[in-house]
Amino acid sequence: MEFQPIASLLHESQHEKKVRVRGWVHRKRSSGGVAFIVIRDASGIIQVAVKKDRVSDESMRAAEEALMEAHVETEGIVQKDRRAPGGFEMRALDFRIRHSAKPFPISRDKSTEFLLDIRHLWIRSQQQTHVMKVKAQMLESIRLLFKKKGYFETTPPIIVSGACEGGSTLFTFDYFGKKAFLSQSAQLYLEALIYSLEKVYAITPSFRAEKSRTVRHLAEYWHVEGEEAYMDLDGLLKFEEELVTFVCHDLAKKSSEELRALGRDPAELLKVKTPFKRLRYNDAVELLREKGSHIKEGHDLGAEEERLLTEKEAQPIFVTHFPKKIKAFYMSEDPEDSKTVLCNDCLAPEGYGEIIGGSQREDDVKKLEARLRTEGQNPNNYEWYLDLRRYGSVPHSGFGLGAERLLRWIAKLEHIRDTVPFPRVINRSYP
Ligand code: NSS
Repeated sequence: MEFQPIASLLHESQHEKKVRVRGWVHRKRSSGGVAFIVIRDASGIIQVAVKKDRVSDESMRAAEEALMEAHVETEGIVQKDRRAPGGFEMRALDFRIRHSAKPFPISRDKSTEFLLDIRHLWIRSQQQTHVMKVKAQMLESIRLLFKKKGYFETTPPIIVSGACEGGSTLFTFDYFGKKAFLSQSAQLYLEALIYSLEKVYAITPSFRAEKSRTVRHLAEYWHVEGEEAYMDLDGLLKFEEELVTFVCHDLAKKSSEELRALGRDPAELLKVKTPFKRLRYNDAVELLREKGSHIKEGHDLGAEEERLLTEKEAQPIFVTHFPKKIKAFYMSEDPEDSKTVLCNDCLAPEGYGEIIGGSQREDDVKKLEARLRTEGQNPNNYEWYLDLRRYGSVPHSGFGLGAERLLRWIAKLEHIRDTVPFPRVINRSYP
């Protein structure tokens, strides 16, 4: 008999059917000649009742000896049972340990640091499993929207020779005797690709040597970036809000069970709709002051300011037109005010804050060179990028979405490290 996925057994149609299942011992308790063993596979969990008078002595012994996380196989009859988790139980006819387990080191009282040290085992937990399933669906939904919009998926490099987002968060390493960096963003390469493909995106790891510990910074994260020829800031905002809305709705439909288990009501995601509120930087500063913030004019928004702006919101908002001097060299100057740039941050509601950074790109080579120098960069290292403005340049815009930032909000998670199986944060690259 074939092994069946556990989730396929949790249906009326399976009542009294004889089935075969394999998986890991998730939980276990025994009472009066019955072992209740909850078995887990990738699709779900089911309680298996192994009863002395229904199985061989050998099966009973195996059920008694099986420790948490042992790998087991069992055959039995599915029974509707309201007392069982998920409403169904399997009454075992046979039970075997295929691979035993040592006493499992994880129990309820363990510290966060311990759980991070033992992450390779902790990722088997239900919470982590739900998050990873939602993340897989989220990436699929993102790709679906790009496809609908006619974008090509591309594969920009991870080893790069220049900074995109300033020198302070660059990871440097030795590349055959020369200095190279781990990519902070694929943007500059995506910009090069629009001249043949016009609409491109990439989902790549990005690296930031973030020196501080926060609940929203990783040293390695997955970056969803899009770039489109002929697009201006207004078109960019429309694309971003459509992407976020589409992903929220698609997840509410396709990952509702996992979301509910994580504490996110899918109905809240279905309420997200376009257009998002748009706020210019200057107006955001004014609003922040009304809310009691002491933010100085011309300073960037930090986590606290973003929290103040979004904690009462039910869906994301945009902040646009930031001062030029606090933003990256590649952002287009606002033709109506040379002190500001045509850019946006998209902030997730409920206090979560920035999930996307985007902008219309600067087309003028001279301005780009000057801005690079102001940033302390040598324009010679960006010759190839400057070339893009020398050969048939067109207006274009793009954005970068932090996959883990989006997921943290959607799955209502306290800490960004729980959006990745093996988080890379300051002082941690193990396991
Ligand atoms: O620095 S960004 O704001 N913008 C860029 O990198 C642009 N070059 C992207 C582009 O236009 N193609 O980063 C973009 C997003 C930001 O909004 C966050 O959601 C996320 O990347 N981000 C991070 N996520 C997790 N951890 C860290 N450290 C992090 N830094 C940025």
